[in-house]
Amino acid sequence: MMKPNDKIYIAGHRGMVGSAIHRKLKAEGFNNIVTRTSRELNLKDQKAVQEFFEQEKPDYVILAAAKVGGIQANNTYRAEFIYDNIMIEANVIHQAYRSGVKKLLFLGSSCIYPKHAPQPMNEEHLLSGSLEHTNEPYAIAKIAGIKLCENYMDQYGANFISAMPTNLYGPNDNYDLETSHVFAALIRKFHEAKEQNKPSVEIWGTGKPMREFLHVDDMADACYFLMQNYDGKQFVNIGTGTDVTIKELAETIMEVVGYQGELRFNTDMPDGTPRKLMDVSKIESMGWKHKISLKEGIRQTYQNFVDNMDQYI
Ligand code: GFB
Repeated sequence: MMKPNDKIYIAGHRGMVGSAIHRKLKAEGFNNIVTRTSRELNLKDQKAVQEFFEQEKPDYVILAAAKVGGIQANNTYRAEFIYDNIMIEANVIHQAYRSGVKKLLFLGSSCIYPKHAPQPMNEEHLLSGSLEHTNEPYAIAKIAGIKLCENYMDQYGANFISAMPTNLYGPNDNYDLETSHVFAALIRKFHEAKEQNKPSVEIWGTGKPMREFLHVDDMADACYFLMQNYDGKQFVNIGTGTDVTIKELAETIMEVVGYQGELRFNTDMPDGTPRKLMDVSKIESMGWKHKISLKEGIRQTYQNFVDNMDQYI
């Protein structure tokens, strides 16, 4: 069990995921959290990562650093998504092992599952079919991270666990319209359309794909729960267990934002995976469940966007 004085390294503490975990640990009374910005420590640099671990010797590691983005970013920067993520994972996981870290949590994504995995997708469905094209490089890198943890556990007895969150949203999301995920993009698009009295908002694809959305504070709560309660080799899904179509998401966000124009579907843009709903029975059977509903999460996130717009755009 992690205790408040233990030294915890959060890799990626400025991103949406890492910053939520940082907030959660601080709220739980942790006072010895180690962080580095990407400028201070380039996680793709093997030697720099080795020196960092030799110097800091953290007790626990949460690996939330990654190159991430929405469907368009994944599909455009394909080489960077596979290279950057594999390098970060290999360096951090290997040096955590070498420096005797007591436990590490690696964070992946629901896109690790095959494009046509049975729904809802449970942990057994990994590597049971082909991946979806737009995010194959990212998914391959994340699967490599899972396999690093599993095999460091097998060969070295390292307590390195993995969690796979579904699509996330919340404070510190990326609001750049080219590289963001759908949730942040739609918050921004509807807000700007309302401010500028635009007659319609463009939604990429057909609006028919289904996605599951989890507030990042719920995800951080689940990560804390797993760090304190789970030492298994198999990774664990984190989600809500329910999903909506992109059209339904758009309609709910537009209602919260108070925009009254039209939706315009741009079918020249990709839909990506038709559906990726997590089977969350494993984590729920351990005693964890999400708390923030989608509607409440949209309200909170829109307020956070409005309050911090100068930082976000
Ligand atoms: O969130 P998103 O970019 O990523 O897109 P994925 C989800 C769906 O929303 C797709 C549609 O069908 C998009 O075409 N969409 C509609 C939009 N309007 C927009 C918009 O304005 N911006 C964006 N970005 N999408 C990513 C993966 O997949 O999800 C990553 O590429 C990762 O690897 C992440 O797994 C969680 O859910 O399709």
